[in-house]
Amino acid sequence: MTKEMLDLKSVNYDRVLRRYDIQMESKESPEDLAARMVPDDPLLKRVAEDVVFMRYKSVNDDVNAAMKGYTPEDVIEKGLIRGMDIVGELYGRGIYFLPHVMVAADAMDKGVKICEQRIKGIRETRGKVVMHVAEGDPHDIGKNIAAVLLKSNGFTVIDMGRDVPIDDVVQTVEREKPNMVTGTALMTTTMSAFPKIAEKLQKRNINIPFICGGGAVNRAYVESYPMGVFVAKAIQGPLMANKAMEGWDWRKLRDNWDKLTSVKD
Ligand code: B12
Repeated sequence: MTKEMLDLKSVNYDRVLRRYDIQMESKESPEDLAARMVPDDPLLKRVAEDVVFMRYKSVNDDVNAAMKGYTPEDVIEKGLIRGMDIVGELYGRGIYFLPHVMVAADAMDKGVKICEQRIKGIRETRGKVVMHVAEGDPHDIGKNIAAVLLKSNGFTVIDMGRDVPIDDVVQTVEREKPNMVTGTALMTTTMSAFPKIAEKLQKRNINIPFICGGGAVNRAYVESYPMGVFVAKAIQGPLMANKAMEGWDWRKLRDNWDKLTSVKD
């Protein structure tokens, strides 16, 4: 190997790190985009920016500072999730790459854990929920947030994690007898697990609401199989779970979906 070959100064990293699957839409920098999309409030702004700029070290202090003025649920929804939305936008535009997204997701996860410690769950459990991310899918941020909110509303959560095989979900539901089961899918290649789970549960005479969310699915898709009830936001989890505890079945949840989800979050 010659000395020139090891001279990293001659490497053009702009070319090495270029993504070829995306056409750059604009020359807007992460800073420009963040300035347009972050919340106005300075406390929430810092939290959102910690996620966008992957400031893993300052998340802790900034989340704690924000919780002096806001509830942990608000810090998650209006600070951390807003930051991740911006990261998604930057990724979609080809400005951020997967490594950025992974570090930002870690920063977000750290922030959610701090909020979770602060959220006081009601001691007595109000019901049981089995949660999972679809087989083949690693995207668990939304599911983790929904789990925190369900726990903080007094529900016992059996969190099966991500990339969960269809039969494991079915067996866990059979064994644990929850009041509600949830699924998250962010990839078009993984969302087809949901109708398969629903079919297997129905064959075992299990008819509980199957709450499905994640960027890959929409209401029409989720309502195309039995038991499916669509959710667009994590905050809708406790809403659905409370109704399930009142005895609403999946058909009633679907029929009243517009009214239920129009509640301000
Ligand atoms: C973060 C991220 C990652 C991270 C995931 C880290 C983690 N631990 O989750 C990493 C870097 C690992 C990753 C990897 C990949 N990713 Co990715 N990723 C994203 C990104 C940027 C953000 C997703 C996210 O977390 N959003 C924020 C959360 C909060 O949103 P959410 O999960 O939808 O949850 C909200 C609601 O849906 C709802 N919700 C969700 N679940 C539930 C459950 C209940 C009960 C309730 C009530 C509510 C609820 O509540 C939340 C908000 O309130 C998206 C782009 C985007 N803009 O969405 C791509 C994206 C999802 N990824 C994508 C892809 C393709 C991949 C890879 C295959 C890339 C690759 N070529 O390797 C790999 C996966 C490889 C593999 N199979 O293992 C594609 C999927 C395309 C598709 N439609 O199929 C996307 C859309 C990017 C794109 N535009 O191409 N990714």
